[in-house]
Amino acid sequence: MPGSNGYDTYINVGRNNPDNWTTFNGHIGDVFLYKSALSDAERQQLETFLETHLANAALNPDLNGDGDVDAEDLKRLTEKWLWTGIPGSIDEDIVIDGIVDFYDLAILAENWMK
Ligand SMILES: [Ca+2]
Ligand SMILES: [Ca+2]
Ligand SMILES: [Ca+2]
Repeated sequence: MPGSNGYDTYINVGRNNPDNWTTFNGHIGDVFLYKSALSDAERQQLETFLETHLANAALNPDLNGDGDVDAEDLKRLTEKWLWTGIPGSIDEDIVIDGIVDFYDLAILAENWMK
């Protein structure tokens, strides 16, 4: 973004009016703007890169760190259910998007008893 202060400029994702749709309430690390439409091949290449990159991010459903995923971890997650915060600030926010919700529960369930 132009300017020396990064906070002077911002991009809204989503909208608030007039139909009460909400804006994106989170943090975006990188935004790429392209001057022209990407070809299908370019888009697929980008998607593959992002999927690979995101797959490598640590999703750790073992919330109490005892080496398994079981009712103890589920209890911790439910205790923080729908908590929100800066992504990365809540251990129970397994899919690090700033809210403890079904996506986090899904990762826990996928890894149940593993
Ligand atoms: Ca555990
Ligand atoms: Ca355990
Ligand atoms: Ca989450």
